[in-house]
Amino acid sequence: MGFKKKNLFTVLTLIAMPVMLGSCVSDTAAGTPAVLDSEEEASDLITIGFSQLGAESDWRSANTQSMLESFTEEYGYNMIYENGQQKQSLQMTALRSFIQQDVDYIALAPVTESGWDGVLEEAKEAGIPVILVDRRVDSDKSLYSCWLGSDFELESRKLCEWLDSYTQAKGLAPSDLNIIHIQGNTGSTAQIGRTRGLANAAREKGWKILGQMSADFTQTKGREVTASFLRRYDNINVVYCENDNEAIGAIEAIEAAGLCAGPDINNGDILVLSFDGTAEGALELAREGKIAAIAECNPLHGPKVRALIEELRAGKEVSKFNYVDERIFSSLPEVSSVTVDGISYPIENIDN
Ligand code: GYE
Repeated sequence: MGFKKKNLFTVLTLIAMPVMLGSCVSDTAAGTPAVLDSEEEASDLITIGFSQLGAESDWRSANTQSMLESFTEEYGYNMIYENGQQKQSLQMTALRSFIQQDVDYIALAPVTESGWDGVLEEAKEAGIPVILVDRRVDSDKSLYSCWLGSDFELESRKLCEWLDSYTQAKGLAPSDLNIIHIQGNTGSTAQIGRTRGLANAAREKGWKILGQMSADFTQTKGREVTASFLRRYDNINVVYCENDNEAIGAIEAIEAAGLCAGPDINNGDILVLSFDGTAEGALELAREGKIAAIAECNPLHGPKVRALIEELRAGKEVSKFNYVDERIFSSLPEVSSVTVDGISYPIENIDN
């Protein structure tokens, strides 16, 4: 991977920084503010091309905002942001335009995992490091510098343990659970991990999954898909949604059908489960018990991605896979912790 001239310039600038800062202060004190020549200023900035996959959910909006706020001129960056509108082809076009513009780094939040080899090879040939954000690619690890995001399967395993403990506390047998599964967009890392977690738990514990369908992480489709399942089955008592927006849509469909989304599963309520804890209103719904539990997914990746890029700029080795820590939220008192792989995770009581 080529070492770009600007990186060398940046390293030298960083070394010279204390001296430069000192001189700025004294200039200002003397009444002559140091004004940088604008060309000099522009060449100082590190350019990041950020290909975001879309704007499908509140989580995504928070993630985009965190990235935009973390790569401003104030921090020494110029960010070129492109919205892929859920289309891999648009994301590839964005990456190719970043390569053409000879950006210093590329941040890629890929919509799905497969099909990235060619364009990542092009970036590598151009000497531009790629940092994956949120979701992953299934390409060879040598084609990107590192990845930062969540352990989606772990999120799911924690949520399934919560469901197991909660339903046991309510006196239900595993065979009493009739689950519908509303998936995220097919082939995305978040969907793959959250689906695998549920599928394994259902098999191990003996739960029934009545049906499974993608709602692309959106509220509208979450409502439509849930409504169609409610027309088809009259014994649904758990709706497992792969994000908040789908859960909000599912609750709308449940209530529109004259049913109740709530914790009282042995009195006819339908338990709704969700991921993220980001959407406006999702935590409030959990406080009311309409969402029974949420596996947190933290979208605030910007400062962490910036820290990784700063380490790369300083020539340091960074870990290939960087995970963010996450919690489980619920307002229901029956379950106070869950254990996965021998590790106990306390439930964050959102009434507090
Ligand atoms: O959970 C969902 C979003 O990839 C973690 O994508 C992300 C998921 C997030 O649309 O709300």
